[in-house]
Amino acid sequence: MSRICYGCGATLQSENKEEVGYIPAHKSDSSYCMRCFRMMHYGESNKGYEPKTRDQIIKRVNGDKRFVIFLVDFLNINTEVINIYNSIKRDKLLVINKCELIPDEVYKRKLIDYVREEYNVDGDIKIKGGTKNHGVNSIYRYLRERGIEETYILGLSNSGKSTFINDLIKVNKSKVKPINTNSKANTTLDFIKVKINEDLTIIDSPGFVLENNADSDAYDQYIKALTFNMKAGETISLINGKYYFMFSEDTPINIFINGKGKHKKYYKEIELKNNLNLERDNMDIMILGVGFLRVKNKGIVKTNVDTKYIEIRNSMFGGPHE
Ligand SMILES: Nc1nc2c(ncn2[C@@H]2O[C@H](COP(=O)(O)OP(=O)(O)OP(=O)(O)O)[C@@H](O)[C@H]2O)c(=O)[nH]1
Ligand SMILES: [Mg+2]
Repeated sequence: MSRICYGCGATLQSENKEEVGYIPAHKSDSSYCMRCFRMMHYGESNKGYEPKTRDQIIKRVNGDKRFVIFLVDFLNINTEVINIYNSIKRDKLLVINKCELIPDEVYKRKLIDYVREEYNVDGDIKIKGGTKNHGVNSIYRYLRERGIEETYILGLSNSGKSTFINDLIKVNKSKVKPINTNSKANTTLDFIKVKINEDLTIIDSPGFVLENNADSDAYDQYIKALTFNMKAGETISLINGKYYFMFSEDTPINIFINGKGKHKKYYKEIELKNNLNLERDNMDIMILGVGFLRVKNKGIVKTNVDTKYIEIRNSMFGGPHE
């Protein structure tokens, strides 16, 4: 019978070094493929293998009776992710993850209500944050109270699915081995069934990938939540000049962006070809896959970012000015 790699779920094989699941023949009793072993022990970066397609994942889960936990990084809640969530036709729980990265000064008490209203989610929603078990126990209790013994965990790549399973392993002092996790996309390559204890089994899954992702490498777990007061005609440059936004009106902005690099204000107008029309006060400009800017005052915003990577919505957080 073929075995799977415990780190990424790929079927183990010793024939082709370039293919997923490769394990040298003399190491064939190991639990991890060479890629996972190197990622876990030597911090080698993730080699980009093709993940399972969205349809493959959804078909498998919808064709099954099991419960689904759907994880979403708070920086990456957008229409496409919610569409994927909506296409899951099983009993499910939406978990907003990485919430400990939301700065303390931000008013976040209403995050669940916000997601309900802005994205029309009517199922259960929970908040989780941090790899130090914050929220993990509460989700475990939620599953136990409902008698859920087996659940899938789904979400975008890098939303923290495998980390969550490893946290459950730790909290429950399970004897099972940890799964591979990594700050780059597409770490888990196939489904992995993990028996946490007699009461709970979780099935990890390969992450979905956004169709429009401004930067698939923007996952540094490093959030700059800075506030700038912009004057009409001024430009903000984000992440060392990767993204530019110029504002037609005076407005405070709050930046929630994942990625290392400096944000800088320019006093001179810069030629930017794409126009965004913020029709109301308190809107977020999302850079898909990267994060968002909250803009307090309505107006026209010019940017160099291709509009296919932009989504505009009501602001998730009121911001520290409130
Ligand atoms: N700050 C923070 N980082 C987290 C949290 N959960 C996971 N991470 C980090 O997010 C990154 C991705 O975690 P993974 O668990 O590998 O994500 P995944 O959803 O399994 O990703 P794929 O296997 O690629 O689909 C890692 O760098 C984790 O350390 C969290 O609650 N807070
Ligand atoms: Mg994973």
